[in-house]
Amino acid sequence: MKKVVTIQDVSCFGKCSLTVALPIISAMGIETAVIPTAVLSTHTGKGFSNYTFRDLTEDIPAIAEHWKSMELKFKGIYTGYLGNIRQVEIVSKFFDDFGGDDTFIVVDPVLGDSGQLYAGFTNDFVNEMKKLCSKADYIIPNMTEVSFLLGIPYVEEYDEEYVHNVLRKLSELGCRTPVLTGVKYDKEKQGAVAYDSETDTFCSSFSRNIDYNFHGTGDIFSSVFTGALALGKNLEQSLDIAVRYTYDCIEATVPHLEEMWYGSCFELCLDKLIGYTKN
Ligand code: PXL
Repeated sequence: MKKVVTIQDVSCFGKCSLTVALPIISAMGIETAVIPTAVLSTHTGKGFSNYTFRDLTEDIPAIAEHWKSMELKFKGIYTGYLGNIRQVEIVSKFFDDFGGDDTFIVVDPVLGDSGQLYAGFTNDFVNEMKKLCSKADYIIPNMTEVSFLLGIPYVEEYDEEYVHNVLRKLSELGCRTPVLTGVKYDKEKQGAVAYDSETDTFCSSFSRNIDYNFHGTGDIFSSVFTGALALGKNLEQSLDIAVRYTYDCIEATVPHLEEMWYGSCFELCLDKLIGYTKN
């Protein structure tokens, strides 16, 4: 079976990171190995406070060593929320050990949302994340993360030229294909734009905009994108599937607004995702 390994936290309640990536990538027919980086009682985003945080940083090298002794190989490595600088350094070493020509690397540089860093993140952490991005084939930031990665102001209004410039600058961090999520040129549509720096081409995918900001949609997007790449879909197809399914999840959550801080109701449309992988 094609195998992907995803490295991120377990937020025990509040759907994001591993509790999203594992079911989604598995539903796409890809074996999904996991390295949990921390166990939190909830995610750290809006709606939750006083959460617990058990740091599993020191478990990661031991897991990697064991896997090296088994000569495990992965089609893809996908990282999401990482809790501290040391974790990012260890993950960077994991890329050295398990990366290679036959393994793509996706880094979702989870840093923040709505112009703000998530709780506990500092400028030093952002700098370390920048270094990790330089080792990735694909990075998947939102506009907030772009502003921190590039040290530019966070903007909510922009045009295509701005987005293309930003994507070119992101590729200068060293990553071949940056993918910007949550792109809205107007109120009607929302989607993602990618830049393949090797061929100097852009591609994008949009769906109807539903004006709610649900927690964890970035993790849904990145998980589907990773699963689609692992299935052998090209950049444009992977972007399309990720945009369509993320839209489906947002649409499915609107009737359950009381749950919006817990994450999207992605479970209700996994059947659609499985359909998208077959085309
Ligand atoms: O969805 C990103 C994410 C993942 N993991 C944790 C988080 C967040 C965002 O707030 O707090 C623990």
